[in-house]
Parts: sequence; C-alpha cells; structure tokens
Amino acid sequence: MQWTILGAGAIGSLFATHLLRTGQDVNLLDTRCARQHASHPMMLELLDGSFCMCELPCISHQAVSDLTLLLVTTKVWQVIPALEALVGKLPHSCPIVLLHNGMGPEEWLLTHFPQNPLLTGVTSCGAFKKDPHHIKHTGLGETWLGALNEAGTHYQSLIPPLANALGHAAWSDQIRERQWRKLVVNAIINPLTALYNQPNGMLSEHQAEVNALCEELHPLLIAESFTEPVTAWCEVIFKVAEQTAQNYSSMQQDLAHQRKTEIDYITGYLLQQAEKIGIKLPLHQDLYLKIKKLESTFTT
Ligand code: KPL
Repeated sequence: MQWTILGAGAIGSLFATHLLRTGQDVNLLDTRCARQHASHPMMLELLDGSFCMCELPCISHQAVSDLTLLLVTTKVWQVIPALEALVGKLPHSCPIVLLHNGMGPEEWLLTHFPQNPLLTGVTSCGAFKKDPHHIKHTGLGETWLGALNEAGTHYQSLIPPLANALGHAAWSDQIRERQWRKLVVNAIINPLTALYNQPNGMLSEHQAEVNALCEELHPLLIAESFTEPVTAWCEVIFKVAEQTAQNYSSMQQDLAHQRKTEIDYITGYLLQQAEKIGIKLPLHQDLYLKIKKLESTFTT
C-alpha cells in the first residue's frame, strides 16, 4: 500500500513524515507546497525533542491513475476544488480518506466518487509547521477513521500502520458522531480565540460566553440524537481548552496570517443544519458574521 497525501499543511506533513519514518511508502501529490518538500527534505521534530529528516517524493497529477490510497489533509474549503481535478482520473479502486476540520465535503464526495471506497476521520494530534521544511509534533492525540460508504468499511487495515506511526489510531463505526463532537468543540473554541486573538486557554476567562453558546446549540444536538446535558458539552469544551491552553487555534492562526478560515464548514455547517429544522442560533450567527467580516478584509 502506497500512501499519497494531498495537502502538506501541518496535519498532512505530520502524517506523511510519521508514516515514512515507520517504514510506509509515502508520497505527496503535486501542489505548490508538495514541490517545496520534494526539492528539500522535511524535518520532523518529535515530541521528545529529537529530529528526523524525511525525503518525501512528490508525484505529478499524471500519475493519479496509479494511486492506491489518497489521504486528503487540505484545509476543509480546499477539499472539493482539489478533488474536482481528480474526478474521472482516480481509479475506482483507490480509497479516499478525508481528514479535516468541520463538516460538509462528505456529501459532495459521495456523489462525485460513488464507486471509490470512501472514509473520513478526525484527529486531535497537535502539529505546528514552523517553516515549509520543519514540522513539529506538539501533542499526542487520537485519530479515528470510519467509513462513508460500504466499500470504505473494508479498509480497517489502515489502522495498524497509522497507530504505529502516530501512537494512536482506531476504527469507529460512529464516525459521524465523532465528527459532530469535534465540530462543536471547533465551533466554540475557534471563533472565540480568533476574535479575542488569544490562545485556547483564554476560554476559562469567558465561561459565561461559552455556556451561552453551548446552551444555544443544545436543541440542535438533541435533534442530532445526542443525549448529554448542556453541562457535559461545556465541560468538554473547557477540558480541550485547558489541555491545549498554550496553543493558538487553527482559526486564530488563519486570521493572524490573513488566510481564509474554515468558518463556513464549522459554524456555517451548524447554521445550515439548524435552519433545515427551524432552529435559530443567533449567537453562533453573530460569531460567523464577525469572522466573515474580518476574513473579507483580506480575501476579496
Ligand atoms: O482543533 C482545534 C483547532 O485549533 O482547530 C482545537 C481543538 C481547537 C485545538 O486548537
């Protein structure tokens, strides 16, 4: 099995280098970022402070017809444009694994690659790309994969090499539920830390705001068949914020570097789901509009 990784940002680079150093056959699908790695090896800084140099070959779009496994680790808003270029070119036998923040591209994938084995995942691994050739592993995390279609269920064999590379990986038959849980965490931590321009630990000083956001989301979560009380959701948010207190959220980093954020697939997705069943989320809508306003100062 050869792993082709599309999207060499922090998570893509972390997965690529860890898989390579544990003996997997890994390459990067040609993008501007991937070409930089091909011309210069990538340095992986491990959790114990040691370093490992990784040569990651870059393969061209012409080689797409030979792919055996595609792991998509782009920003969520890049998933559909990146995969659109592969429609009709990727062999039907090639599994596609999505790994991104937020939700939304799954439905598009099911429609446009109906014959491929399709999977999605969530990860809480911490990584920071110090520069284009230096990826720092900042925190051990959990990685879960699950199937999006029947063909995807036959790929539990991806778990052992991932677990060997990352320290933890497991299969989930409830991957949508896991995605929703991460979505809720991201929908509260990411916009708040981005707007206050502070690390995740700042949430402990904004308890009332976090509680109100959780409370507003609760009817939607009940409609999605989650049974726990609002207090349980608040506890999870504060726990993640505490465990990652020194980190800047991905949305804070995106805004700080004047990059497009993932808000459309995080809060935007929640707003869409709520609207479908007639639930209003004015506090979340307010966060959404504030982030979009900041984003519009550099994306248009
Ligand atoms: O996933 C994250 C993100 O920043 O996108 C959290 C969990 C908030 C950690 O920073």
